[in-house]
Amino acid sequence: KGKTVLITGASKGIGAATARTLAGMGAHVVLAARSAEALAKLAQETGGRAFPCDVSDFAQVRALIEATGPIDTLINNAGLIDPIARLADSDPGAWGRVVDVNVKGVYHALRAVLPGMIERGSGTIINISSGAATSALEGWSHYCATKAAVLSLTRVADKEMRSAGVRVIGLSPGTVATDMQRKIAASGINPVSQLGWEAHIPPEWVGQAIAVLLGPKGDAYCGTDFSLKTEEGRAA
Ligand code: NJP
Repeated sequence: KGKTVLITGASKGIGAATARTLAGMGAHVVLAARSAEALAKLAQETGGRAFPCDVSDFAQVRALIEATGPIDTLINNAGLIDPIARLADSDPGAWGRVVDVNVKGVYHALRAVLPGMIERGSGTIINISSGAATSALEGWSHYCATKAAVLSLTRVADKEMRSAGVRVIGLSPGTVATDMQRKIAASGINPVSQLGWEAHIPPEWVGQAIAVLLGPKGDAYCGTDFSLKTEEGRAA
């Protein structure tokens, strides 16, 4: 309550649901993504502030932090999975773009908020990783590799920052009913859930899990690879 929370990838899916949950609990949400119109709508709904931004560009992320002022909590959520393709058919440019968003984007937001958090001696960062970080999923090489990098980055950041009063938590949300899963299903390659759309986790539940991790008893659950599982017990 009363904390300023920056959420990347807030224009839809898990990021938007998390913004609604946290704003409903009294947080001041700062919403970042590329889709300006969706962000403006959500800002109106949540009483938050919208900052259109491409997280793969450090200059844009740094400008955002300069404009917002102190950030107490960062939800490093922006991510991409498409285009889904087996390695032999993959396009090097598109593959690299996933690295730019999923790895560099997470690093950029961390890098931009950490000096302020260290100076104030407090802060919490949740990096959204995935069960894909520790799985070999055909057609998802860029996604598996980049989410493994997020897990690794989270572990190092947590180790470096704990003594400065900054917690860095990794969260793997399971199979969540968002556009990302729609794209996976449409690709026809390796759709995660055989049980259908209704078995996917609603994005609102991920928002609630994030609220628990940020809450007073959050430390009991925190770690650098905290996972939510689908009904199938198979992480996404
Ligand atoms: O995905 P989706 P989710 N700069 O596609 C934004 C992870 N995850 O909510 O820029 C800034 O609905 C994009 O905004 P826009 C997943 O890997 C998911 O499911 O306007 N923002 C949108 O707001 C990801 O890290 C599942 O297009 C950029 C958001 O990212 C996170 O959860 C399972 C951007 C994507 O919304 C949210 O995914 C799992 C950029 N360059 C992990 N590029 C799952 N859904 O099952 C994209 O384990 N965005």
